[in-house]
Amino acid sequence: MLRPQDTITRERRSLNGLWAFRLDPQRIGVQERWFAGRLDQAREMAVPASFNDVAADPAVRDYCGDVWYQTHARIPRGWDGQRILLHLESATHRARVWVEDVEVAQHEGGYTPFEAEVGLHVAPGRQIRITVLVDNTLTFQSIPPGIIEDTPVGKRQRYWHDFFNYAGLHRTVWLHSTPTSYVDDITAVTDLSGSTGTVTYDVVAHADPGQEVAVILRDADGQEVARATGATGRLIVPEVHPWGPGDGYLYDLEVTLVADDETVDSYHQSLGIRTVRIDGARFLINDQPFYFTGFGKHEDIAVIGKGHNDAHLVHDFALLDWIGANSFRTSHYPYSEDVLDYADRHGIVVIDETAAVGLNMAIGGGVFGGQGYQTYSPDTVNAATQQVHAQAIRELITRDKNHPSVAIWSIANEPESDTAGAEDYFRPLFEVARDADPTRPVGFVNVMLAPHGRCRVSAFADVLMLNRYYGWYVNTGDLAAAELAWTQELQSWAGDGKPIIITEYGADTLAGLHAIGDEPWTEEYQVAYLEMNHRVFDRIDAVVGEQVWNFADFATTSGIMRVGGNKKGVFTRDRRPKAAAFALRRRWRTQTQDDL
Ligand code: BDP
Repeated sequence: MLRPQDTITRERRSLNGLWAFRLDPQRIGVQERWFAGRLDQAREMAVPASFNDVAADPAVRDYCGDVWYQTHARIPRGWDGQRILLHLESATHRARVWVEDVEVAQHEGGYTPFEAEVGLHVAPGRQIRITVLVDNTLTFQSIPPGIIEDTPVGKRQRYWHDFFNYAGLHRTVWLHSTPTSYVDDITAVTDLSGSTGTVTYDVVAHADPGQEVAVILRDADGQEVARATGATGRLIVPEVHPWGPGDGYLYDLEVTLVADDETVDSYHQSLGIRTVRIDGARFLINDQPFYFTGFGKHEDIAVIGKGHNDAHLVHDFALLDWIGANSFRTSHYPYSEDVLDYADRHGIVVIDETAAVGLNMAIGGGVFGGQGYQTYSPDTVNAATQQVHAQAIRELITRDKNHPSVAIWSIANEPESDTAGAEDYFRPLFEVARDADPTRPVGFVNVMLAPHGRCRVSAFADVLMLNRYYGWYVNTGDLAAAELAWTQELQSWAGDGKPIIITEYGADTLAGLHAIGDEPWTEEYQVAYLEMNHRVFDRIDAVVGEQVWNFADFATTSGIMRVGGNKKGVFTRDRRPKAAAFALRRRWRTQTQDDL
């Protein structure tokens, strides 16, 4: 599946705007065929957006279950004779979709796209009704997992991850057309040797006899640099301009389906020519050692929650640039494709993560409620969960495999990883990731509860990604003790001979709170905490990256550990800098990659 595009053979129409919206707490909508007519008793809801905060209604904010979205759209007359599709970039966490009275799609997983051919049910020029049932329930068989607890006062959704369960239609919904013979998928793998680049491509096309695949590679000025015919092949690019950190140089691979010199279908795949490789404990991009600076982020904005917004996209990247960050992690789910396109164009390196977060009932139970469950068991996270997780990995890699910005696949955040159950659960999932993409390093993010020597999953990983909170959750307020303990633990990981990226270190900080001594929650403490961490990292050669938790304050479920959300942001939720932002800027903008 390719993302919808406007090309000489394809068209797309965004369905973003205000849709009709209705909660369905009794789950009667399917039975009552709410899709079969105009949605009754509906309010208006913005798409894209999380529905939770838009309505200013606690019943909507904390809602758990089925919600219905509906819109009407006209199929362009010019699409007569074309393949017509409805494409949803995300529906969180699962969806069923009807066009008119016909169910056309179902999808599990809240952060990857899906689409359905709808041509049989629509006529060009006519208006159609599109209805989407979105279910935000988390269960032990969803990624991320959760549980609905029956309490004396009703059902309550619990989950073991530290961000608010925003849901809805978070990204663009498209109607789009392709020719009936079409390019269906493109995989491009790039390599560099001296000043020569290569692009090895593989195209899946639904072609009629007599039609063939042809590709043309053009540089950023639109000049042709190579061409070939055939569904698979290799293009040689002399005097290549590689993609690299800080240099988002992109080529355009035009993939066409041709018959007798006529273009039947055309799709443009942007490409960055670069390599990613691990050499011992070094992380190499284009054979140069790379040191990650940046953040774990969230898609999290006031009012629209996890809804995609272009102004916020540009602003967040402007702040990344201002502070000197060269990378971020899509903690804790696949982000909008617009985010990755932007990272490609601006040379920002991405650790791309699945939504597998909170597979750890020991830690999450204590912090966020939902105690007393065993993580891996036939009744909790089990073989069925593993299948859903495997599918989430495949869908992430299928969607993002051609982004040069993506340097690492992270298949989970902080799962329980110190038990035999964890080993059995994760071993096959690493294989799933490597089968889907043999070219990029694969890892997962290790939690503090599974330190070196106890973690049974890190052996499967190409790169070690550690989240550590010395000086915050442990040695709170005692940075000297934290520094010693952290250095010792990190030294033991360094003995594994793999590159180490610190994917989380951070301290909750209330903007405007100050103190002279080491007082947690103050702006000064956040600075001192980060500086202590940096002293530790700078001692250990195997550390090849530091990503602070978090870029900005973000919304969480309510609980005694959180004050109006998680406050570990270096920026506030409305993107104002705390003192730590200036401290990081000094480190990241004034030091070179060699110093770090
Ligand atoms: C880690 C999680 C992250 C949390 C963070 C925290 O990976 O999602 O928000 O800690 O506690 O456990 O702030």
